[in-house]
Amino acid sequence: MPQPLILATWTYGRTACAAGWPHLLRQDGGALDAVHHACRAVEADPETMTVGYGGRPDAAGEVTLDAAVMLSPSRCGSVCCVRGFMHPTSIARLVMERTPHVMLAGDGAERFARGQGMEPADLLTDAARAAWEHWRKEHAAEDRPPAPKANIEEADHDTVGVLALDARGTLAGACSTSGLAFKLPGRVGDSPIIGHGLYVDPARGAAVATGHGELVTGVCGTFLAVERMGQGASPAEAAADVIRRIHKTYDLKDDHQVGIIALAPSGEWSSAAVRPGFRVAVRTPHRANLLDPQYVHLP
Ligand code: SD4
Repeated sequence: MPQPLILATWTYGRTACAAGWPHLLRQDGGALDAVHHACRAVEADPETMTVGYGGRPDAAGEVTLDAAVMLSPSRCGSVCCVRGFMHPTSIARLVMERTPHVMLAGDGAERFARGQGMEPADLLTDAARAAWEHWRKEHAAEDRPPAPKANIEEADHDTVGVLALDARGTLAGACSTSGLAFKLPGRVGDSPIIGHGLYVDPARGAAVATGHGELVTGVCGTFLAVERMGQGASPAEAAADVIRRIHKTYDLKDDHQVGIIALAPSGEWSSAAVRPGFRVAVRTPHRANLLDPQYVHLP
């Protein structure tokens, strides 16, 4: 019998783990409910300016959200560029459970959410609007938006990414984000793309990523981590391999960041990041901690 475990990205991962934990233990719950409710808790928090309600808008002042949910390659769902709904993770779960599709985008995802009875919400808080107005004053005249900062937690981006293993041995993952702050309208990152920001294969393991999505997408980061575990790598080796691949593939700037968590079907897990600043929250029957991952520096 595996020991139940839930892991989540960043310091607000503690909120996610606390919200998901009771669902992980319930007889009628399990790993999928745990990761879903973990993401919902962060999505509903207006203080978190990188996920859900209160998330920073795009360059046009609109909050657009991305999310994914995954149990296996044949059971996954995601949404991207969704406006006006607080819980994109819930929409992604409904895409998985009630449609033959994997991903719905923009208007179509919103129409689907309304059709499923989900309540629309105004996501732009006063704080997020003020941040956008400040950004607009400083940068509106520039052709290209400035690169988002990566080292400072919850600076201009961050994804809540959650992985869980329940006592029945079921693995599940979910992630949710408002993406890069003040991104070009229509920009979609790694988070809602299966195998980029999130991947789960019951036989091989699960992985979730955060950071600059463009750097994760080009190497299919979470698919790579899970594939490496399937080939026999430990979660620590698999996570470090992805970060090493990112180092080798891109000309990384000082403020580029990617963090990844890898979880094996046995419950063994690890994480790695390009540089300090990333944290992982973990909850087991014996502990609730916030940990620093390994940092993979290449010359
Ligand atoms: C994205 N990966 O949209 C997300 C944002 C993020 O830490 O996780 N930042 O690129």
